[in-house]
Amino acid sequence: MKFKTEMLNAYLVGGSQDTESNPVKLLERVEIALKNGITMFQYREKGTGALQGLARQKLGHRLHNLCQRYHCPFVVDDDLVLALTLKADGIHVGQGDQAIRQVTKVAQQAGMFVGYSCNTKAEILQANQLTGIDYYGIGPIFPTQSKADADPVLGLQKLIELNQLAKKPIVAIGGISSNRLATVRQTGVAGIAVISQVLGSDDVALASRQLVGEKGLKN
Ligand code: TZP
Ligand code: MG
Repeated sequence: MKFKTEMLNAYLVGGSQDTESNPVKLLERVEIALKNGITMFQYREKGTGALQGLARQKLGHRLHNLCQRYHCPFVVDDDLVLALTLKADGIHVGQGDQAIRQVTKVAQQAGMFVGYSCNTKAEILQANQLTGIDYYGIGPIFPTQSKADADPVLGLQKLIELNQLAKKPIVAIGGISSNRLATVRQTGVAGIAVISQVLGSDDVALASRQLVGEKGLKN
């Protein structure tokens, strides 16, 4: 699928570990988020209790089907083989994941777009020199409970600086709760990615609409 910057606007990330290791609960919550206008979904099955092998593939398949029903791009985190198996629309990798040059090469052949996590000035400048990357993910902006091995918190000022250096659109991630959405938007980033703001909410529909924001009114 061809990447469009607007896809970053309301970017939901999640795996079964984010819904009490309950895959059905994940599917239910992702469907509510899709109904309420999220613009991208990333399957990120990672950390303690994450599914492996066939269970992981099956859940990914069901999530992809769900996304297709709502015309929402489906991205796989980190796992290039899974992304290819599921015929995902995109792949997202971090600095410590598979070699970015290999990922961009394979992704291009498969027609997948590529997201790349960059958290420092040096990483952004390096990524700016590469071809085949469509957007950068930057974070954690605030402290997060959803990623055990998260890098140090960047804060809003650093996000603004990194956004200015980046030659690709940026999606901000990490600790972005509902009450922080507006200030993150004000930095001028292309979009916001969340796990717990939506998947951990008592009202997934409302949280999704808050994430989508005013841009959702056009749809
Ligand atoms: N990468 C940096 S922070 C993070 C990831 C995957 C976790 C974001 O989760 P939350 O719940 O939105 O803080
Ligand atoms: Mg990763």
